[in-house]
Amino acid sequence: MLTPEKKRFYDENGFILKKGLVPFEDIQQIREEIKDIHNRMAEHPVDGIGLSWEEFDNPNLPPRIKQLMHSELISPALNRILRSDAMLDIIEKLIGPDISLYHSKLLPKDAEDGTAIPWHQDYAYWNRDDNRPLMVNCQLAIDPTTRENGCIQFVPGSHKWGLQEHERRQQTFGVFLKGHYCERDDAVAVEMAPGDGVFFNALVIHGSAANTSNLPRQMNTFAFNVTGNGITQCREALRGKPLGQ
Ligand SMILES: O=C(O)CCC(=O)C(=O)O
Repeated sequence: MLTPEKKRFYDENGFILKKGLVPFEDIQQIREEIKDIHNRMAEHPVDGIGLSWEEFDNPNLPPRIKQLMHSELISPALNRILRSDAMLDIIEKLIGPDISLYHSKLLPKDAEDGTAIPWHQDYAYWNRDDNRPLMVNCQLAIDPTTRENGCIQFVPGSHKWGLQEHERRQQTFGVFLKGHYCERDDAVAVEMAPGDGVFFNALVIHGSAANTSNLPRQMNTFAFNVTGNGITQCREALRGKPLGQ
């Protein structure tokens, strides 16, 4: 559950870390289900998923997934977790009882090759007349995440600044703030153990450095919306009123 103190932290900073959100057995199951994911998806992509690949200067590097959209279709454990009470009770505290799934995406930032995620606000992608910035993400750690392997970083309180101007480029994570990714003095790095989850606001500025370590940094982000907000983009109602009402 989210204590009133943690909710206050979230309201103030735009994110909150929940240790031990998911039991280790579930993390082990996810790891089994996403084993060798890069090669498997390069050879046999699954219907319904969306793949974006790392763009390397060196053409000899093997294909590496930057993000795999709709990861619940390749991992029954992720599909179970996104609809679990452990997850939805916290989401309910943050956005209320009518909860829809917007997306679930895997971010398997690979050892040594995983590139940076430029600074951005997710609402820069989601800004539409019928979609107010009510959405909440939960990023789940599948591996230990550290500064060395490119853990997520947030600019505390930046969700109160409104939507900032983003630049656009036709590539993965193609919408970003000026400067792409570079160290920021006002950012805090959130290091996590497997099973920890960090919940964050649609407007909080976040990004992450490249993975310069020899360990992968596999994470999964679940994005939830208030049912009826941006209705055409939601996949499924998980709690409260059904889609279309
Ligand atoms: O993987 C990361 O470090 C950041 C992911 C992210 O920015 C996002 O899912 O919006």
